Amino acid sequence: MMKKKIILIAMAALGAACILIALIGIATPATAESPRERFFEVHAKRFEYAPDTIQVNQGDKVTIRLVSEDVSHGLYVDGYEIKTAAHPGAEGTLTFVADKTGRYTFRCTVTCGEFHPYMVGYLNVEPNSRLWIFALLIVGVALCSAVIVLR
Ligand SMILES: [Cu+2]
Repeated sequence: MMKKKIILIAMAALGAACILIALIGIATPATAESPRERFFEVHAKRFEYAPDTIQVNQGDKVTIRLVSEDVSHGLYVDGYEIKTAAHPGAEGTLTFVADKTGRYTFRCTVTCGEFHPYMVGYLNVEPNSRLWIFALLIVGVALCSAVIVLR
């Protein structure tokens, strides 16, 4: 009987904590996890990109400016099927919404020399963790409520 009461109090406390955390989360203004505009300047030269890895969050509006430091180069993002090209003195620009999570390879589309096939970089699109935290909190609150009501 005593044990049941302790479990009940623990569940109620857990439920209250879940609700409190959810309220704090809702009240908190947009953070770095919210979709936002991201800008990257990628410098291309035989046979590399700098930076060669672009890290964004799901939902971000991403703009990549491609600048060539020697000959003509391209940038094609696998999975997103989008591309741009840069020529000496003429930049290329690419804007898209990173709506798919995962690691995508981007590669040069202009044959620029012997190691052209190895000219690659990576686009990492992280899932929107804030969304998942909220989803988990809602499930937590629902479970706590169910336990309290159904005991
Ligand atoms: Cu190339």
